[in-house]
Amino acid sequence: MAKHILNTTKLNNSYLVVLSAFMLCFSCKNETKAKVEAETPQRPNIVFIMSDDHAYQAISAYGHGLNNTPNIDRIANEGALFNRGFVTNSICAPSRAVMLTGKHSFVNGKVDNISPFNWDQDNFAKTLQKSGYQTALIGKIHMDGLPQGFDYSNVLPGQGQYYSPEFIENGVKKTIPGYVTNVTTDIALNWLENKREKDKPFLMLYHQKAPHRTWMPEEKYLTLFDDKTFDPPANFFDDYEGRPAAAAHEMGIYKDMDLVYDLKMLDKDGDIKTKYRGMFQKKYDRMNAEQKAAWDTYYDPIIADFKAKKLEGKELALWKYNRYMHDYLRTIQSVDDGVGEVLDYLKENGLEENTIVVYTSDQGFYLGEHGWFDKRFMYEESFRTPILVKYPKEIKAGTVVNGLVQNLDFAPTFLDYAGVDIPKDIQGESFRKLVNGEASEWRDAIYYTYYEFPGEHHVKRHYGVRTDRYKLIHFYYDIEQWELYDLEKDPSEMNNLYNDPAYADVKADMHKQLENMRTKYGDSDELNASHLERYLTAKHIKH
Ligand code: SGN
Ligand code: CA
Repeated sequence: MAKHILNTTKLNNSYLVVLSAFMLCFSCKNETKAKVEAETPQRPNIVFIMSDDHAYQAISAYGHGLNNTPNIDRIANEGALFNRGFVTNSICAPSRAVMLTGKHSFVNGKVDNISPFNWDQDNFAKTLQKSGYQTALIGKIHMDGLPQGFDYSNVLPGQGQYYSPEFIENGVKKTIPGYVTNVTTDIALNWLENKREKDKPFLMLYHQKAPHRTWMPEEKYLTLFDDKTFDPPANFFDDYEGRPAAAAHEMGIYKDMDLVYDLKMLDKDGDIKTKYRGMFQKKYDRMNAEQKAAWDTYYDPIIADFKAKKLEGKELALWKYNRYMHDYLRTIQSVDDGVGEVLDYLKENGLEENTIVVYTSDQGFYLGEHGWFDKRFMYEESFRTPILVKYPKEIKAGTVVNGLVQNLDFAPTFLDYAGVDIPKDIQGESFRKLVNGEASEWRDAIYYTYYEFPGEHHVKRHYGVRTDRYKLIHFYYDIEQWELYDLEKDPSEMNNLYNDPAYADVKADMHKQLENMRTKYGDSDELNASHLERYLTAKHIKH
């Protein structure tokens, strides 16, 4: 409008008066706006990406050479890579409860996948929402009840399904055709584009189901890695000497993986009869005709070849390992694509500078270390989790963080970045200064608890402490076992030093550290006994 008036040749005096008043008002308004922005800096948006069971070994930024995840890597290249990111309890729903509340499992009450989560308690999304953020939760959350703290939720019920997944949108269930990872990404992009209130800062939790068991790839990635044979980790044939709790596991690639359910040997003749064949058939049946055709074209020749070879022993173990790796890594490729689409969206819409993007997993995962898949143990591969964070306004590209960080720290960190007071009862710490290299001190030990036993995969109840160099673990309930590791000399945790006289001082010091942790966070044997009693009396637990 102003441009049009200026181009008019027949300007009269009254026009000029109006025009100058308008210009004056326009510039003073602009000045006020700039002043307000300078005084109250624009609060950052937060995109919190979490996948399920994504091992740090399977993110190329961590340098293990298994696969390429260019989009996830972008977060570290443009921001920070955390080398010592850990969880407090290596299992799905408890990990998410810790992430939301900033409190250990024995404080927030969600100690295992079975116990209920109390949504009435505080969580950081509620705090951000109250402070003016628009909030959304999309994808896997694995906790019953309508999520609280979110203006919009569109979540998978329980574990969710890879094909034709059901989603619960603001409490209403629907089945959506397609592949779960892509559907989740589409919901996230749709929220950003159409549901976001553009004048508010936002928090979006974008949480993928993949690469969770049963590792069903998207059609377009069925042949990825076909030309690649993976060598298993050096301790793939672990004998668990000196580690009876580890020996009692039921998560062995060779021993426990189901040929059909896990490894897709669903032969049309039905010769391969396994315990979980029927369960996998149901997952296969969720695919449409086109998807099934692509699936059969790929797997039928592998099934025929497998039947012809009649593998046994070591050969069978290595075959299973490769079958597992191929499908597991394929599901990650679709996760990486989704991350790329979300990052591109932020960039193309001018949101890149002022948005914090985090990529993490609900825990780590075994890719053949100790011969395993799954997680739960306090050993490194499942205790550790990938953490990559970018925030161009504040974090220098290419930052590497070596401090001991836990998923306990996400809630206070986000509140810190948003300029909101961190509630006193939050147990984690903001890693904002640590990332910027400004922390004058940082913790030197972290605490871990695990409860889901008796249960699937047979990982016994335990708790422990880890410092930069050592780890002390106590397995209890139906076993009384202590383990001590020197991670510098034995990063694969094969050599339990608990009874080694050369480590007597280290052992005494680690016991002290453990007691300090339990006192600091408020954990005790009495609490363990009460969690156990509640677990054993839960109706559906078989023992
Ligand atoms: C399911 C899986 C287990 C897995 C748990 C917990 N079995 O029960 O292998 O350990 O989830 O995973 S499955 O037959 O259903 O695939 S978690 O990530 O949700 O904690
Ligand atoms: Ca998980």
